[in-house]
Amino acid sequence: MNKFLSISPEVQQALDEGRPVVALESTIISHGMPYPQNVETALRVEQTIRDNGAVPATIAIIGGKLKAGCTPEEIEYLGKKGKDVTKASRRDLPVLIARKADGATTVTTTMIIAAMAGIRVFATGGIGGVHRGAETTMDISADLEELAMTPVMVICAGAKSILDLGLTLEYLETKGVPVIGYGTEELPAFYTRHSGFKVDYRIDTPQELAAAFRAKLEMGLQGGMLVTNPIPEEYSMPPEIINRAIDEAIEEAVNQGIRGKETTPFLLAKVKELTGGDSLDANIQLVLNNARLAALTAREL
Ligand code: PSU
Ligand code: MN
Repeated sequence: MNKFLSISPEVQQALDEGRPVVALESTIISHGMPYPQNVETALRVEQTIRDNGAVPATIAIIGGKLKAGCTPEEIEYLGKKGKDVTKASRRDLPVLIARKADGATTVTTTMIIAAMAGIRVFATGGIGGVHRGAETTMDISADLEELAMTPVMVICAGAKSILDLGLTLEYLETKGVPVIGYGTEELPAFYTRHSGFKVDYRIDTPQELAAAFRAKLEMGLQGGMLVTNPIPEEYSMPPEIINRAIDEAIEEAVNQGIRGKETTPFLLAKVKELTGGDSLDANIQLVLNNARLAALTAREL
């Protein structure tokens, strides 16, 4: 086992006994939502996974250890520190580990640590992708490269239209990442169920999600699989409202010269501010919905 990895006793026992485990990321806690809703949501997501018959493994870097499974105290610690915790992508791991520092894991680093621990299913809200204007900024999330490399199924609610969804799909196609719509042929756009873009395949059951991913693993094809699960209808937001907020947030980011790893957290916070609490409620509900599907799928795997 990797000497930097620290698996919690509960997660280790589940893995040893071949019981289902679902990985969860921590950047959504530190950078994706405000305190205390971030901590409340993280704990509710863990409970939802338990209620659906799997063991949650919240992933983070604490004191230079790659943690697979955090205690409620560790979740509270990360949630309270918020943006003071380093948002840790692949390139951040070496220095954070050497310094015995803390880090909140993005989709990328959650996939890396889940794979090290032998966890195959990961639930989150949204992934990073190709940003609008990437033709000149080259801002393309490391999440897409990780999906191309690391054997973990990522269950999300699609991508926010802070990204260029068309270019994000093109990139995933080039990298050989299957993009699945759960119960839909259309890529969901996080706050809304519709984007106008098609996914590669529609799958309607956790059984078939598991079968497709198992086939990928057994063939030895590298990389993950992206499952996009639309937000439940009753929580989805009116597209005009959310799109206006996103356009305004992007304009402000450009004006303020926001770049690099700050871009996504800046846009998320701005969209939330512009839509009042509504986008936060939607965000919480879609994560719970993804946790449920991830638990059911992990049971089938
Ligand atoms: N999108 C969301 N919520 C999030 C993120 C993205 O709707 O919390 C976070 C995830 O951790 C994701 C990261 O992996 O932002 C992507 O950041 P970047 O675009 O800098 O790669
Ligand atoms: Mn980026």
